[in-house]
Amino acid sequence: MSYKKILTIQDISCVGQCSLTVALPILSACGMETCILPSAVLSSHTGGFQGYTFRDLTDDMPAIQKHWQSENIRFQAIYTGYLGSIKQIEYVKDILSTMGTDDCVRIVDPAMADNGKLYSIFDEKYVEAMKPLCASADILLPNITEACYLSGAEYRETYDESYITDLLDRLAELGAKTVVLTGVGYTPEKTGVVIYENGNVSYYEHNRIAKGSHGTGDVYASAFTGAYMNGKSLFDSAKIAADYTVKCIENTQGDADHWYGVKFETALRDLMDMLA
Ligand code: PXL
Repeated sequence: MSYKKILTIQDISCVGQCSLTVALPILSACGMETCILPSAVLSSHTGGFQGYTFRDLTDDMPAIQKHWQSENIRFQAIYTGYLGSIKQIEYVKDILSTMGTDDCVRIVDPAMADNGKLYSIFDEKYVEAMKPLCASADILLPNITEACYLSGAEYRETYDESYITDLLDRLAELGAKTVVLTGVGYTPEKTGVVIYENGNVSYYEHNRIAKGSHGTGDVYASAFTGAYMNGKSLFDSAKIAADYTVKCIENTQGDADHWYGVKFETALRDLMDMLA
């Protein structure tokens, strides 16, 4: 296994199995030295818990970046997720353009929406601010809802291949070079991921277990990043991340008390086997 230093920028939701509490263990299991830059600290994620706390860490970012620069620290990949404010998106854009090694891979998950809706703290201004960040990514990892917000396309629950091709064309127009679009299913039993690279489109289809499990976008993006940085191809990384996410959902299914996330820890061994 190759050993790489990667930086992931997203929030710490203390409870709820998403963002950094998912990315850090998954990337570590994938054999990466994982450095973190917390975008905010919340008592829980915002998807179903009531009365959560939110401490925005935007103002800490420039000093952290400056310290890393003074120590000559560089990252072979930078992977961003849920960010805390519009001002922060600007800082993150600068980190993406200055803190990478020459061969750095920049992966952006525009974690801001799902099931046709923006997450609770975000608005249209935030979406506008996300567009240039997404355009600067080497690999963009949106779900269909995020792709619609970014591209101005109408959100649909059911669609055909031409709708998806149009979405990908719009994202390419925005400046996204390579896109892995998640949650694309053409039948009620199946879902999958569409991989778009230099105008070529491929599709990996798998069983649809449950609709909209919490935190699965973060599980997917972390496993994708781990697989890709292990030298897997774009398609294989998208497939490994999908198979791992499905396993996490299967291992959580049937436990009604576990509505807030997936038991991703129970399938880390499977992920490591897939990378071997
Ligand atoms: O999983 C995405 C996510 C990350 N971080 C926070 C969230 C959510 C989704 O709701 O609320 C704080």
